Amino acid sequence: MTIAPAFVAEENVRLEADHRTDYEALGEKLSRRGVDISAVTEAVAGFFVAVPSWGTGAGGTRFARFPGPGEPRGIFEKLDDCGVIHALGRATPGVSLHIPWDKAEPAALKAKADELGLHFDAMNSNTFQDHPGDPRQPLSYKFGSLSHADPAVRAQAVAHNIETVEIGEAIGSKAITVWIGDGANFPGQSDLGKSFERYLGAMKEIVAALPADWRIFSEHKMYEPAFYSTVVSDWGTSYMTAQELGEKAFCLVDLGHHAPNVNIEQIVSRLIRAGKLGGFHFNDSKYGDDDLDAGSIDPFRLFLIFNELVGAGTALDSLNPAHMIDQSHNVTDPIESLIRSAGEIRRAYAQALLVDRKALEHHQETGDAMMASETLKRGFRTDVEPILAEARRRAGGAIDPIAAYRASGYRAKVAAERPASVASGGGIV
Ligand code: PSV
Ligand code: MN
Repeated sequence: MTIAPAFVAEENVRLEADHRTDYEALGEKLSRRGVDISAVTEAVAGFFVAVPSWGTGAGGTRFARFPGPGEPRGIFEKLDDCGVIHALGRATPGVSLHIPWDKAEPAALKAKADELGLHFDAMNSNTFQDHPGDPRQPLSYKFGSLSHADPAVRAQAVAHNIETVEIGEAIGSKAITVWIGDGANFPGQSDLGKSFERYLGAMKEIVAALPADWRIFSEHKMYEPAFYSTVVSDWGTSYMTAQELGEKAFCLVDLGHHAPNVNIEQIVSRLIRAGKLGGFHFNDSKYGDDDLDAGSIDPFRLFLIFNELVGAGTALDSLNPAHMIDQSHNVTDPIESLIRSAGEIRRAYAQALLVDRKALEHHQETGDAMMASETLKRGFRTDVEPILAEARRRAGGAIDPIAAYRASGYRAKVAAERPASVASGGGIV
């Protein structure tokens, strides 16, 4: 099931006159600043972010999970929901799959994605939980996976990653993101040096099996599930990993995987400088890996990250970072959250595009802290909603995608069709 373009167009009719007025007013305002609104709109319309298949079901915490009506029961229904997100928002043609949660016949996955106008972004392997019933993964990951002391567990985890790459290759993906939960809860539980060495050795085996045009992203995370030390805990470890693994290896920055107040935009800047920025898992947080909706807590931080990306200019061209969302939706309809998050990410991008880079550089180099800050803030303070709406409208999406989604009645319809919802891969993020 999907939402027909004719329905979206009809929904837009009601909003079109007001939207045009707002867009023209913003265009005039920006032209006084020497900015061409159509160039910004075009850039925004060409910016895409992938949605996580696992984000389409309700997430949960270790205390409870509250399923919503009509949750997708498997990957094909998750793809239907991703199709709706893209049909309305026109910002998310890519879907990131998680194996084995989303394991299915590759030809069928590809056919379904084609039918919905979607494609597959980076693949994700899962060696952070056991997979009872999977004959290829009989050993437990309780004490680690790629860094496990037992070579047999490491070999199993390596084989799982290679299988994930093979599935990805069959469906047109070009990258794998490796996140492991390996670590320790007690000082002394594991040897900090040896476990990292073992991880590197295992990652090298995965890299050796990568197709020529593939990239591998190492995703760091400070804590959880390990609470004393984590093997790939920070961007320094991730960078060492990417360096050691060579030209196919890059670092993935999940915004939630840092201590509170860490300067993530500076990490981004350093990784660009090193030529090792692989991509992002966008989300937002207040305390830790809260997996809240991108831009919902600290939109300024999101803007500052985009400020680094836009400011890097051509230094970023060859890196082509993968933009993905990684969120857990506990109290909202995941479709609405993902539509809005993609919009917030585009908003940060648009605001960063509005920063007068020449003026900023001048103020930075002449030591005018106030005007440098003002120049940056001017971009952030601009209400770019008409640009976002126009980018969606031109691509056949909705001027107000959440209103259109609600008017479509999609959730109620799928709730009737998907009675016994048992979402897989939404409960742990
Ligand atoms: C770990 O917290 C993480 O951010 C990794 O990206 C996982 O693949 C994802 O969440 C889903 O559990
Ligand atoms: Mn992540």
